[in-house]
Amino acid sequence: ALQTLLMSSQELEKAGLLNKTKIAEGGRKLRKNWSPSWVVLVGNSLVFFKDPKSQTPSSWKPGNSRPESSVDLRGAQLHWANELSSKKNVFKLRTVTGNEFLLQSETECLIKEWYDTIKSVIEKLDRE
Ligand code: I3P
Repeated sequence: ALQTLLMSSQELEKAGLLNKTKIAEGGRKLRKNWSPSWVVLVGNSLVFFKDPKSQTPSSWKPGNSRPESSVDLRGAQLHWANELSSKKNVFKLRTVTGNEFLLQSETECLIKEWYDTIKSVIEKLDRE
C-alpha cells in the first residue's frame, strides 16, 4: 500500500515509529490503547502501520504492508496535549470527522519534528 501511495506520485514527507492511541471516533470518546505504530506522512495523509517489531515472525511477510488506518489532514487540528496523558511529548490530532489520536515519543526533538511537519501540511491545505 505504501508503494501504491508513492507510485501515485504523492510526496513522502516523513516516516517513523511513534506511540499512538485513538481517543475518539466520530466525536465519541474511546478508551486509550497505546501501541507503537509506524507513521508515514504522504501527501495529505497520515498513514499508520502496525509496528513490525510487535508482530510474531510468522505473522510478518514481505510486502504485507497494508496500513492499519489513515487520516486525512485536510481541516485537521493539531495541539500539544501533555495534559491528556501521563506520558511526556504528546500531541493530539483531530480530523474533520471527529476522530482524535494522541501521538507520543520519548524523544523530544523527534516529536517536535513530527508536530512541525504535520502542522505545515495542515496549514498548506488550509491555504488551498
Ligand atoms: C489506561 C492506561 C493508559 C493511560 C490511561 C489509563 O488504563 O494506563 O496508559 O493513559 O489514563 O486509563 P487502562 O489500561 O486500564 O485502560 P496515559 O498513559 O496516556 O496516561 P487516562 O484514563 O488518565 O487517560
